[in-house]
This record gives sequence, C-alpha cells and structure tokens, in this order.
Amino acid sequence: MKALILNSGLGHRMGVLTSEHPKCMTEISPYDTILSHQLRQLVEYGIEEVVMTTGYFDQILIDYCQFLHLPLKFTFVNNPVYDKTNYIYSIYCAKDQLLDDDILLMHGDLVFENLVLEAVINSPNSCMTVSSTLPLPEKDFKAVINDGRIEKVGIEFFENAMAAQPLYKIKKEDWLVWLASIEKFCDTDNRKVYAENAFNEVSEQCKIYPCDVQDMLCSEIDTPEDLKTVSQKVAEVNERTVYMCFSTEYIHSGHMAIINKARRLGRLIIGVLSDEAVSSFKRYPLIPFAERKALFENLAGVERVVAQDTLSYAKNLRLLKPNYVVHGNDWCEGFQKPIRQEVCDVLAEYGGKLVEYPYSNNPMYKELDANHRAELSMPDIRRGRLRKLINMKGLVTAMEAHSGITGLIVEKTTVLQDGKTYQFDAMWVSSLCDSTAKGKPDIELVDMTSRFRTIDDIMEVTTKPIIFDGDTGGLAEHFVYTVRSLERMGVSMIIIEDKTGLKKNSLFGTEVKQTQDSIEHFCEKIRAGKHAQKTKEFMICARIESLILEQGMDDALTRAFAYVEAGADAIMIHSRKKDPAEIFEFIQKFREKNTTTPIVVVPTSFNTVTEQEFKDRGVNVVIYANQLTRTGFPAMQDAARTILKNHRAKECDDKCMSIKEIITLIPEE
Ligand code: SPV
Ligand code: MG
Repeated sequence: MKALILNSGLGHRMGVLTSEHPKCMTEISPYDTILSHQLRQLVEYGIEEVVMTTGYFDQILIDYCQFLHLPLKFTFVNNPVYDKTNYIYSIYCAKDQLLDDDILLMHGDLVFENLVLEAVINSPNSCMTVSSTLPLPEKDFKAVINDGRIEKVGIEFFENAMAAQPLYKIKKEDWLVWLASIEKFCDTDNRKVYAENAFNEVSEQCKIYPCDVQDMLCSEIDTPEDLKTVSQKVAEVNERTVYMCFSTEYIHSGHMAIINKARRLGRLIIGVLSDEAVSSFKRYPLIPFAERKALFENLAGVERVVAQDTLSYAKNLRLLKPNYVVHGNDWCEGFQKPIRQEVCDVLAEYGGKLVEYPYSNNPMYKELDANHRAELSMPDIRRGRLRKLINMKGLVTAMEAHSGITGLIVEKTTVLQDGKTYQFDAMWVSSLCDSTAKGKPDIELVDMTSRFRTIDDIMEVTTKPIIFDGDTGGLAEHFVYTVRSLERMGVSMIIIEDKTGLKKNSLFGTEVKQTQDSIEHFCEKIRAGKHAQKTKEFMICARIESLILEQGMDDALTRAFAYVEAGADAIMIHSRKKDPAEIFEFIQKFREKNTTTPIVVVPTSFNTVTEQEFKDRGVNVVIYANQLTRTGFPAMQDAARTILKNHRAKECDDKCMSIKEIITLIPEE
C-alpha cells in the first residue's frame, strides 16, 4: 500500500503560521509537526512508500522530509498551479505514480491517533473515516451513507450524513475508478473542485465504506484555533498508558508483534507475573521472576515493568489506571475467561478500554513451549523444584500417582474457583498405591527396581516434582544406593518411616504387629543417606510413626528433634485418628522449638482440615496419599459388574471416558 499525502495547498487560514513553510510543517507537540507525526505513524504501520504532492514552499517541504531520516521512499510531485487549483489537480499530476497499488490517502493537515490509522489500514474494504458521535460540522466534509456504503462526500450534505475526515484506504480496483473520474474532471478543466466531487460521480462502482472512529482523534487543522485544540488532544494521547501482563520465560516474535501493537496505543507498562502466580496456573517457571522482569526492562518501547502478584489484574489496574489493557483474544474461553471478565469490570470503573488482538497459533510457538516443557522434566531441573516451591508458597500439595496416566491427571487437573486457578504442586509415589496397582500388599514386597519403573513411567510424561514413599528405606547399606538412584532420576524427596522388620501399612495401626525402629538406628540411616547424596537439592524426610503405634506425643517429639539433628530435611508426622487434635498438638510443640524444618502431613484420616488451616498452623506439605487409587478401582469394579449383569457393554457406556477425553489427556507428541 502506498500513502498519498496532499501537501500542495496554501493553508492561508493559518495566518503567520504558514508564512515560512507549508501548513503540514506546523508543530503540534514538542516533538512533532503534523507531517512528522503522520510519517512516523506510517513507518510504525509498515508503509514504505509515500507519494507527496507539493506546491507551496515545495523545496522546504522536500528538504524537511529528507531531514527526518525515516525509512520511507518518497516521490514528490509538484502541482505547478497549486494556487489556482484544488487538490483534485494535484492528484491528477501524480496519477502515474498511483496506478499499481492500494492507496492510503490523507490530507496533509490531518492529525489522527494510531488506533484510527490501524482501523483504516486493517479495513478489508476501501474506507473513509467518519464519526458517528461528533456533531455534523457546518463547513467541513460530511459523508452520506446509504446501505452501509458512502454515497457522497462534500460539505453541502446533511441528510443521512456523518462527520467525515479525509483519511481513506482505497483498494486498487476502487481507486482506478475514482482516478479515472478525477482525470475526466481535470481533462475538462474542472480543477477547482474537491477530488470527492469526482468520487460522487462514480460511488456506485467505487465502493467506499465508512470506518467509524467515533471520538478518537482525527481532525484537520485549518485555523490557529484548530491547532490549539488538536495539540491539546495530541498531548492527551501522548500521555496514555497501556498495560499488558506476561508470564513467559522467553520472548518470541509473537510476543514482539503484540507488544508492538500495544506500544502504538500509548506508553507501555508490562506486568510480570510472580513465580507463585505462574506456578498456580502453569508449571513452575524455570526462569525466576527477577530474570523474567529484566527481559522486558530491556525491550525497546517498554516504559515500565511492574510485578503482578496474582492472576487477577485488578490490583494493578486500580493502581495504574491504564487507558488500555492489551491481550490476545485467546482468553475469551477457558480458565482465563473470568480473569478477562474482571479486567472488563475494573476498566469500566474508570473508563479504560480492553483491546484484543488475534492470538497467533503459529506451530513454532507450540514447539518452543513443548521444548520448554521437556526441559522442565529433566532430572536436574525437576529435582530442586520441590524445595523452591516450599520456599515460595509456604505450603505445597502433592497428589498420589502410581502410573503414567495417574501422573498425567495430577499434572494436568486444574480447577477454576473465584477467579483463581488451582492445581497440585507435586506427585506422591505411594507405596500403598504402587503395590495396589500391582495387586500386591503394602509390605515392601514390590522391589525397588519395580518401584523405580513406576517413577520412570510417571517421569516420562510429566514435569511436576516427585515425592517418593521409601517405606522403611530398608537396610542403611541399601538405602544409600536408593538415595543416589532417586537423585539421578530427578526425584525431589524420599520419605522414610521409622519402622523396622516386616513393614505394614500405617493405617492398620496397632491392629497388626509393627515395630518402631530405635532413634539411634534410624538416625544412622538418615545420616548415611545424607552422606550419600550428591546434590544439595535432594531431600530426605523422616516419618515419625509414634502416634500410629501409640507411643505418645513426647516420643514423637523426641524423635522429630533427633531426626532433624541427624540431618533430615523435613519431618512427616502421621496419625490414623479422624480427630486432628494430636497432629495439631505435635505441630504446635514442634514449631515452638523449630520454625524452619518443613512439616509433612498425610491427612487421609484427619481429612476435615483444610490446606489453609494446615498452613496457618505451620505445615508445609500436604499429601493426598491414595485418593486416585481409591476412587479409580471402584469405578472399574462397577464397570466390570455392569457388563457381567447385562451381558453386553452398552449400559457401561455412560460411565466411560470418551476417546476424545483420553486424547486430550494423552496428546501424541
Ligand atoms: C502410602 O501412601 O503408601 C503411605 C501413606 O505410606 S499411608 O498409607 O497413610 O501410610
Ligand atoms: Mg507407604
């Protein structure tokens, strides 16, 4: 598309302001003249060629354009009789330059804001800017609109008319019709009328549609009074701010494209989501907040970068009151929908506006994201994430997984509630569930090789940190090997319980024979494990069985402090009582003396306590130890019975997951 700017005229209504240069060189802000403002906008929107008609002070105008050093190819066409003709003849003089492309036509005294130009350029049809909100001007252009199209343009029309400004995008096929009419006018010496008079003759074939810019800035400057009003509006436009929020850890061309669009609307403020907010809806960020913030701080055109602590924009919007919020249109559906609604509501409080651009589905970006995910699943990156999450969130939740598919459920399940997104932070590879899945009792019968196989299956398809149920840890001599293997695999934490001999599941309590290890012996095991580990991130958690085995609170606390002393990175206190009182008592007494060592709980029995209450009392990890197993297998039994009863599968159909859902859960790489 070529721009055609009409700058031949005298601009005599501007008085002394046009005594030394053409009107378009009048200053409208400390940094811009009307012309430099237009030309910079053209560059911004990717226009490369400008045909400019000249006349009055033509050499000064040409020198000025060159002085601006903009990446534009200029063709200047002089109208030698500029003082005796109207711009219809200037266009006629330039016609040979205007035959091969769509035309962006504007008068040289027109000042418009970027959004106006954007609307015109993006219009699928030929268009002219009009305003449905401005009153009809007495002496300026009005457009008569009929059947959604512009039928006539002129100052004399008032019926079915809207205020109109001479900014057009004219597609080549329409332009050639209009140009032919201009030629006809000029060839018959009709050179003192508007070019629009020639359009009015051919508006049936030259299809121009109105582009309603309402009360956005789009004004001609004809008089010193106009100059004052428009300059004030320009100052206002220059003060506008735009807000965008990012969680990304790398910037690709898609991000740059939308950032560039946002920049055109005003001074750009970028909100960077905090690590906690990112991990609440996505995965844990590989690049920490400070680094992600620095990415944007060094980006041209970004004026300010601020933290956004929650997925909700509300706090920052009320604080910064940006004129615009810019976002891709991908958030109209899915988990971001309520966040978008809240943005609209808050913007409405102070008259801000949401601007959405089409979301790019470029496969390259998907691939980048997949590579990024793959990196997250790498052992070295996954291992340290549990510790970081505990430090960041205070309390993390882990859900049981015993296979690739249950791992995927833990990885992907998200719940939207009150504008917030919830998901599990980590996975628990339970001995009970791992054994159950293999049809075996939970008595350390499933050997380590087989347990590692389960971890591997989960690791292969997920990225979240893994907590491994190590039962008793076995002999200290064996435990050291287990620690190293788990570390190598990328597991974040092993929990070992202070029992010895034939281990039975804790939920049996004293109903079965279970022997607690001695403090000294168990401490030895912890020390050996800590000594064996190669990385600093891997965690060994000591699980205290005193309450399960009814050995009393004092015994539990004595053990807890001894295990921490021996090097345990965390402690787990277990109980099989429904009433959480003994768990609460333990936590309180432990925290009186130790405020830092993470406390882990498995609230299978004391399941009325909420995560928030645990957090308030000083718990750091809540493990939901067996719920996927305990809900999944009854569903299978039910399906099996249904088929047996009905002697066919039809009745079972409604209970089944659809193939589509399976594909969503397990996408092919
Ligand atoms: C497991 O899930 O295997 C556990 C927790 O060890 S519990 O079953 O409560 O003992
Ligand atoms: Mg277990």
